Amino acid sequence: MNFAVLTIFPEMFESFWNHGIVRRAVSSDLITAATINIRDYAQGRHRVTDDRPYGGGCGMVMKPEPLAAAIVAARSRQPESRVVLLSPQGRPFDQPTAEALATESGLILVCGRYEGVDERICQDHIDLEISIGDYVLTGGELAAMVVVDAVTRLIPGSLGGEDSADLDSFSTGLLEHAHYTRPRTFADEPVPDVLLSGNHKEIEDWRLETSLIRTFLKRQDLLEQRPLTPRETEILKNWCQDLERIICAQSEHRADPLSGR
Ligand code: 9D3
Repeated sequence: MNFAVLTIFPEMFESFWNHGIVRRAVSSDLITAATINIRDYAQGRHRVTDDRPYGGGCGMVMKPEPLAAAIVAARSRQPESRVVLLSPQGRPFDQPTAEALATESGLILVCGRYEGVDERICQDHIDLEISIGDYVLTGGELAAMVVVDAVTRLIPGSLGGEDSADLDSFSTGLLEHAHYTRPRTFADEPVPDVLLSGNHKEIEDWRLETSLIRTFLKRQDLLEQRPLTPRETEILKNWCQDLERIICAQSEHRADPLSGR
């Protein structure tokens, strides 16, 4: 995968390309990382990249000429790549979009600044617009990093041997089970016994159960969207039955006038 990022703040990416999984993917030639400074394609002594909006209004707009020249230069280096504009108006980024982008041979990521980019850039040069969520950023750079990060870890070989992208919570449709490491007791909280039992079947069952319950408590929307396996249905039904038993026992307590409740 060839990534090229077009930005007026190339320094923001220096540390990003040089840490963690992304850095390792660069070192092992799984990805290439290029940062292109849009200002290098701007004309004049001041190399201006923004201008006032036609029709008035506050804020500035990214000038089309430097951006178009930068995109053309990036495309000539990686002609097969899709051109992605990071924009608040884009399609909401999610795991299926990351998976689709991971099958591309390259991505040219265009980071907007100011109030936005000239509309003619969007029409003529952009294949896809992506937003990373419904909140307001000051520019597309952090969004580009989010996309590169999510896509890179899906490239086969980018994660270490044990890590696997297909066990991810968003690919299984459930939130992950709880994680514990040493020490055995921390802040008066012991690690659940089952994890120390060495019984792999019981551990798997416990993890699936906690996954389902955590998803139910924190993200009901994920559970509603997702078909349940017979095993998962059984686990949830058992929880329902346990809860019903507790609730019924409660009403018996209340019915007792001597219980004091
Ligand atoms: C006052 C007008 N603003 C509407 C809220 C326009 C505006 C333009 C440009 C707001 C933010 C930005 C900068 N944001 C991005 O470039 C951006 C972004 C975002 O703000 N949220 C989520 N995803 C993205 S991707 C790029």
